[in-house]
Order: sequence, then structure tokens, then C-alpha cells
Amino acid sequence: SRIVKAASAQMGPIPKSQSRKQAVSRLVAMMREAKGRGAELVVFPELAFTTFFPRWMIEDEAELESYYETEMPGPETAPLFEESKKLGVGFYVSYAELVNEGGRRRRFNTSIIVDRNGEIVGKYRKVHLPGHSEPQPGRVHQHLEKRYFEPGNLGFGVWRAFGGVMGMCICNDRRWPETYRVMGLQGVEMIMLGYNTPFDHTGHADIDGLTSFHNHLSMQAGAYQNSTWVIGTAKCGKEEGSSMVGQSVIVAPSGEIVAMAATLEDEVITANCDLDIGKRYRQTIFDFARHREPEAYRLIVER
Ligand code: CDT
Repeated sequence: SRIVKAASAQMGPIPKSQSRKQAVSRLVAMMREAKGRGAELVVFPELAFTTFFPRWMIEDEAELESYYETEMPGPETAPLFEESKKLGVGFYVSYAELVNEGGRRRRFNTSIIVDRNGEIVGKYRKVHLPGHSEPQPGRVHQHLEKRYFEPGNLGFGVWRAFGGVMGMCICNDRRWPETYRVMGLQGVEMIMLGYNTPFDHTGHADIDGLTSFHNHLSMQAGAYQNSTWVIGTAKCGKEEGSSMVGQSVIVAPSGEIVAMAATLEDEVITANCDLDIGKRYRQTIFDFARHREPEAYRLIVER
């Protein structure tokens, strides 16, 4: 067996008034708790340093840019990296990224994997951006990710770390089978992801009423069909009037949930994740080399 002692560190709401420094100290406290329980890797939520700002139409550029990171680590996020190195605990975290690339300012919803020495080993930019680019009339909370980010341009990579093959994605990506399959084809053994999922995310009561079910359905299916562990971490609870789903989970390659958060607050859950469980699935029912029929899938990559 190849055990990765992993934690999901769920966050309760981050109010608009909460500083990055305060958010980072919450993350550091949970990293310490995870370490105390033997974890070597902690998965934090999507956009974990600030409130979920895409819920507002923000016209003031300076205000909008205040939510983005221009360097990672930066002065306010550095304590998380220092703690990581000190404790020997790696992590996944997501943040809004502002960069000069190709001669222009670009904004992405980004995540990184940091190893046990506090060094960044992998970077991902969210591919599936939900919501709208213009405010929608009649919505209590907007969801303007399409306005504030451009689709990720790094694809779905995997990285050798923590004794296995690690992958990542962000929130809405978890609902798309292609996300998991592209990493599955690269032999991924553990996928880390963070999410912010408001209970009113579609505006249709019949769909929104199934928010918790669809949250787990997506991650459990992705794990099973690709023989991989999935660790999904929420930012949840009532944030600035928007209620968001919790139930952060650690899902085994069997598709079974082996740990789940019980609150809508800052909460650490842990599991000993044996990467060799995935191997068993990959060598039998999901032996891609023997059983896949790519010729029949061509439509998948058509526009
Ligand atoms: N953050 C994020 O991607 N949330 C979406 C819900 C919003 S859809 C308008 C999700 O898929 O959970």
C-alpha cells in the first residue's frame, strides 16, 4: 500500500470585511490541526483568501483588483507557505490570479499544489467558468465568473508529488466528466479541488434543491470512473447573505465517501488514502488500454 495521509480543510464564510491576513490565519490554524492528526497534505477551498466576490457586479477596477493575487506567495499569503515548510505539510489552495502575460493583463481562477517544503510544484487555471459575464436581472446573487476570469490556458496537468500522481481542478470543473478523464488518461491517483457552491446557483428550484446530491454525485462518479481519490473542499455556510453547500468529502477510487464534514464552519476531516486502491480498479474494470474505444468518442473533442 501507498498511504497518503490527507486532510480536507473546509472553511465557513469569509465576510467581505475579513482581511487576507485573517483568512490566512484560519488556514494556518487548520493546517496545524491537520498536522496534529498526522496529515501530510491539506486541501483548502476555492478562492480561499477572500470572500466569493463574483457574487457582485464590481465596477470599480481598484476594488475588483483588490481580490486578486499578483504574486504567490505574496506578503499576506507567505505565512501559509512558511507554516507548510515548518510543519512539513503540503497543500492545495485556489485564488484569483492577476498576471501580465502575452503583453496584457489577464485574470484567472487558479489553484496550486505546494509540496512539504513549502514549494509550488503545480499550477492549474480553472477551465469551466460558470455563471455569466453580465449581471442577470432578478438574481439575488450574481455569479460573474465569466466576467472576472478567462478560461484556464494550462489544460489539466498531473504532477508527481506525495508519492503519487496528483491532479487538480476547481469547483465547476468537478461536474464535467472530461475534467477527470483527461487526468485519468495521465494516470492520476488523487484529484484535489475546492468549491464555492451557492444553493441558488441555477435559479431553478428543482435543480437547486438537489445541490448537495449533485455535489457528491459528480465527485463520486469522477473518482470511480477514473480509479482515483478525490478530495473536495467547500467554502460554505452563509457568506454575505449567500448560502453555500458544505459536506466536504474525501472520496475513494471505489466512489465511496470515506470522510465528510459535518458542519458549515471551519472543519478539518482526514483519511489515510491508499493510492494502491486505485491501481486495483485501473487494472481490472477500468483498464483503459484494454477496454477504452477512443474511435467511438470522437464527438467529444468537436466544437
Ligand atoms: N464556484 C463555482 O464554480 N460554483 C458553481 C456554481 C455556480 S453556477 C452559477 C459550481 O458548479 O458549483
